[in-house]
Amino acid sequence: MTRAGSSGAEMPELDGAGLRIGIISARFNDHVVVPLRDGARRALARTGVADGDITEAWVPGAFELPLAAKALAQTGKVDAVICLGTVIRGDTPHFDYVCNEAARGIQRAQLDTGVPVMFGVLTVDTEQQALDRVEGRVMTNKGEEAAEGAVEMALLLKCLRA
Ligand code: INI
Repeated sequence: MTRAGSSGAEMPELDGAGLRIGIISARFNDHVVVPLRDGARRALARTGVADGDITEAWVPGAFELPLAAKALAQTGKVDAVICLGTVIRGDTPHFDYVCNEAARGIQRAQLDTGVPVMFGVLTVDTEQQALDRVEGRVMTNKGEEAAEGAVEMALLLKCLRA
């Protein structure tokens, strides 16, 4: 919640101790997704989420993320789910179908279940753009950002529902 003297727009301090977090990763382009997933785990550890409170699963591609995320959210055993994947534009319309359905499905999974589901899916034109988003030189690792978002949303929803 907004603290006195704060605009509410700053990143709140995140204390993830006691939170249970799911990570669903898409194997397609795993040379990018593994660093995304490692970044997510690093950020969770930094906020105090215990290793034993993290549930991980892998799916074939980004298209399959929503179903697995929804199934995990429905167990009631996680406070948030992080979806990770990488879709690189090729010469076919496949890119648009995969991106659109992953985004739509992930949004639907969180709205249907009430469990925050983070969209940690890179949708880029080139492999270099994908690597820039995980290597930590040009930009922050996007898996770390998704993990921080998961902790923030899990804490916010606990607060709103208390
Ligand atoms: N899945 C991805 O995660 N990234 C991609 O770049 C990709 N491309 O380019 O095709 C991709 N396709 C597979 C898709 O997600 C499904 O696994 C497949 O269509 C089976 O349902």
